[in-house]
Amino acid sequence: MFWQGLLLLLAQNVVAWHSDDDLMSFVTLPDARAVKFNLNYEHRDRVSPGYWFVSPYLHIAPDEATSLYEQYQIGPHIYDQDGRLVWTGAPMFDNRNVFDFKTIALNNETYISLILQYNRDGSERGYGMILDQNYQVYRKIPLRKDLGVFDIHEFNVLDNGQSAVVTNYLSEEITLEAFGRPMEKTWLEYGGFAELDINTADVLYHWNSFAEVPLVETVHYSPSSRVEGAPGWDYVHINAVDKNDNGDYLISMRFTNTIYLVSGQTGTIVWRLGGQGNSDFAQDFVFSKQHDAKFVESSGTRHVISFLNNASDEEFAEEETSSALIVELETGTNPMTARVLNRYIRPDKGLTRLRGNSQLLANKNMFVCWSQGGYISEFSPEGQVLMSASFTSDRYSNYRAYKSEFIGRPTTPPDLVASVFGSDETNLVTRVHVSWNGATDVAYYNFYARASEFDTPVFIGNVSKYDFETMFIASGYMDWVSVEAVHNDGHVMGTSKVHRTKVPDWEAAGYLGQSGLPRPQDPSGLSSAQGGSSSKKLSNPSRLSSLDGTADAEVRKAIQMLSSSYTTVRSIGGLFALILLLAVMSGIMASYLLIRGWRVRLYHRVPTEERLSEEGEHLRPEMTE
Ligand SMILES: *[C@@H]1O[C@H](CO)[C@@H](O)[C@H](O)[C@H]1NC(C)=O
Ligand SMILES: *[C@@H]1O[C@H](CO)[C@@H](O)[C@H](O)[C@H]1NC(C)=O
Ligand SMILES: CC(=O)N[C@H]1CO[C@H](CO)[C@@H](O)[C@@H]1O
Repeated sequence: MFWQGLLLLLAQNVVAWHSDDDLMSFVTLPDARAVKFNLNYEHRDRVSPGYWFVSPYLHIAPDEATSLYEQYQIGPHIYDQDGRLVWTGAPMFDNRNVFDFKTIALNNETYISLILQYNRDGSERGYGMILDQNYQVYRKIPLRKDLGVFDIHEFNVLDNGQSAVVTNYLSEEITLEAFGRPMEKTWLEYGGFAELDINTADVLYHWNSFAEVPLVETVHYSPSSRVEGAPGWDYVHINAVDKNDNGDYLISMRFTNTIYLVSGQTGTIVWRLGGQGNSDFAQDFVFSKQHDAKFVESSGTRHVISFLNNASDEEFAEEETSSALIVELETGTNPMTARVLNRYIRPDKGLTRLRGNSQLLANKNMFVCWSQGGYISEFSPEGQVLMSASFTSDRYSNYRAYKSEFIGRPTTPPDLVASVFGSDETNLVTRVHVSWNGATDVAYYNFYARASEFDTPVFIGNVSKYDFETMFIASGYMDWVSVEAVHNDGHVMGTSKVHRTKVPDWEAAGYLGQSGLPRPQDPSGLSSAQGGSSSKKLSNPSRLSSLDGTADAEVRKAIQMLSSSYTTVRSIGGLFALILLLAVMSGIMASYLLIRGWRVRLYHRVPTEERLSEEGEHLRPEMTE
């Protein structure tokens, strides 16, 4: 019994640990987690430049408000092409669902747009939001009350940021005459769209399906379907809207398997591109349950559109596979024609049952989100798979994903956490973690320490940014630590506040120093004692591997230990790991140092050829990430 119980306990813990393993964690942002990606590059050299814009969610409907502590993990996130986090907007949006998160052009500048979902109790009806490159809210656009809540499918900013088209849903009670049941009534949820003024939120145009799309077009209900109360039959399920220069609207309705062009002049349907037999076009393809229909080009009688097709087709009949399509429509001929220009097949040959999108990139590559599990792919113009990635977790989904270049300049300072470790006064090291949520082009960080609060900062080293969070290790007990984030071109982009270094419970950690508990060192004093060379002359991180035999191998081992424990912290996360790390580190260090009688030479000088002798090089962490 006891053993069984223990096993069960262990198993449960393993499960709990495991289920946490799909999220990154950070020393500097302990409240934030971020979903991890698995990546697979087939042709790294051919993918287009840019960041991934994704917004993971756990449940498509808003979650019930909870008073339980929850780490920030859903909402808008920017990743680089290595799956490293660049920005988490989860804290900014308080873990609420966000959709259609992407960059847009507004007054010829790059902005971010997204949909903040309505909340569960209905106190907030959702917004289309525009953020500037500082992640500050530039516009928060509500939908006029009589048009319902702000729908999560589409927030499509047009015309260099003048207006946006959005989808909407409204309900009405109708009689079922169209289905030959004039005596019966049902609630019907119809699909519509609105064009909104970005600056005033005024409704510039509104259209709904009720007058234009008869009930019989739905493939989701039949003449014998049961009547429903509000909100009722979702008979068209509108899921995308776009507009061309002629002022006409392209809409996609998933439950009619049809893409429509709606006249901006009269609101009537100009043509139907049907997936299954109701098409106004002679076409060489079928589709169904499509998403994200967008104009690629549109002028005169020639239109090129892209969309995501859930289903299989006649060309690949044996493969029930979703694909993104680019099709060309010619409306000047009789009959009008539609033909496939490009097809991009889901690399795992699977089916995207719900949601997803496709985005034609500037270099004509195609970027597709297959939705479930955050699955994304990039294709060459010929349809060759260049890259695919998905969340390591199947707990999270993502409706649409986009790729684009972006320069993010947060207004908050870089975050920093410094801690000191050691078993006696000869082997103290200060470990600094730094991150700067949303900063896109930091090349490296410069670290500073002070002898006391009011002393001048002394440069103690620099290290290239290698991940969302970057670690730096300085020899000795450094305090009043701060960091500068530096751009490639050398200019300082931002400076952190001055942080005190966290100290362990020295006695509990087994500190063996002879002269009382450790005290912060004077960084300038130390470096001048070592020969007076300016402490500003620190080394180049790329020279890490050039450490020669004169550098203590033991120092490197210690740094490696720290780095690998750091990796552990990142993967298992949480307070527990930190405590574990502290305990394990002091334990390991104490016994290791005792056994080996190891001594660190503080600020050991490493001679390099072209450079002046440089301090502290051996103290930079190995880049194990
Ligand atoms: C955007 O750029 C175009 C082309 O350079 C220019 O004609 C237009 O006036 C600009 N618009 C705004 C709002 O700055
Ligand atoms: C920091 O590192 C860069 C290169 O990585 C190097 O050029 C520079 O001299 C270092 N120190 C300072 C103070 O910028
Ligand atoms: C998984 C899924 O929804 N598949 C649908 C894709 O479209 C075809 C054709 O309409 C449907 O038959 C499938 O059910």
